[in-house]
Amino acid sequence: MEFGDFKATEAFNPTYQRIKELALEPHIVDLDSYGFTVIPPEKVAPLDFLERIRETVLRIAAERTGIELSLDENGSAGEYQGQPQTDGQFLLYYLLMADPIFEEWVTNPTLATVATYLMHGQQQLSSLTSFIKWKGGTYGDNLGLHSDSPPDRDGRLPPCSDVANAAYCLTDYTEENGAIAMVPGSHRYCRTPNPGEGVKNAVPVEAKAGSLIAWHGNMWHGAYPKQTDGLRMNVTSYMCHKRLKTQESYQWQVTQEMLDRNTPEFARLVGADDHMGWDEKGPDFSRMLRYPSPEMKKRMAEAAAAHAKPAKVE
Ligand SMILES: O=C(O)CCC(=O)C(=O)O
Ligand SMILES: [Fe+2]
Repeated sequence: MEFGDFKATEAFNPTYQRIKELALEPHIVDLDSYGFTVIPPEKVAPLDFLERIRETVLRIAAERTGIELSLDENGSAGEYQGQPQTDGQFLLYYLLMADPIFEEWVTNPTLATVATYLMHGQQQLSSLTSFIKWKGGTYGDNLGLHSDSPPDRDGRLPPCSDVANAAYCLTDYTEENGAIAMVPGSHRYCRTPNPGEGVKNAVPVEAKAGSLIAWHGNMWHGAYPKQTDGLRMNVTSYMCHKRLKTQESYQWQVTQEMLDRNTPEFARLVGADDHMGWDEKGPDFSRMLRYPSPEMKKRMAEAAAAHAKPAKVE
């Protein structure tokens, strides 16, 4: 029998096809089984894209810190006031608004397919940041283990992925140079770790520059201390369900120019179809209709057809 075209799973079928076209099947098995995966550079983006985005992040870092950073030297936050202020690390925020190359990144087919799979197509971009680390960067003795999904007041998490995260590695990740730490299978615990819990079972996620490390929002993760000289850099693409608040503000900030040069998928990713958060003018429901998903288009066509039927004469 043929898989991939079931009537009952119409909305999911294109994602299934995409997973196969991009040869992502083993990574989907990793994600389901262990909660994380490492997708090698050749399945993510061409080398010249990696070089361009790394240069762009370094340029933005220089603009914000006032310091020219170099990959094989240790860094400094300089005059950059980004929070939190910790030794050996800073985060560059709001990258989507800083250069059009990040629009290219958030619409990358591999990233989009993995996020769509994990989030059942309901993702929006919550934040796009770069973690920049150098020697001494550490989350302390406990690797800073945490889950990215927002827990309830008792620290419990839903079994489905409310959040998905992915680090595009701009430099090699090894245990010595401060790789992400993951506790395999912890996406199934459906709760956040207690202080110190999980450290013994954590593994370093080693990956070549250009790899994409993706994980389920429930995963217990942190990072190993950075012991080597030089920078460890990434672009962290954090997605959340459309019903959640985003970390960074895109919905009312993305420009029409950004929307016009991108696909409807991009518009939905940045909440351009979301009317919530209105002012004295009230909700603008037309936002929903401007960038409809294929499922929404189908529902609208069905509703229009039902409406057009002649009224039944009793
Ligand atoms: O790479 C790190 O330092 C940890 C990253 C992390 O916790 C995250 O991106 O959610
Ligand atoms: Fe995290």
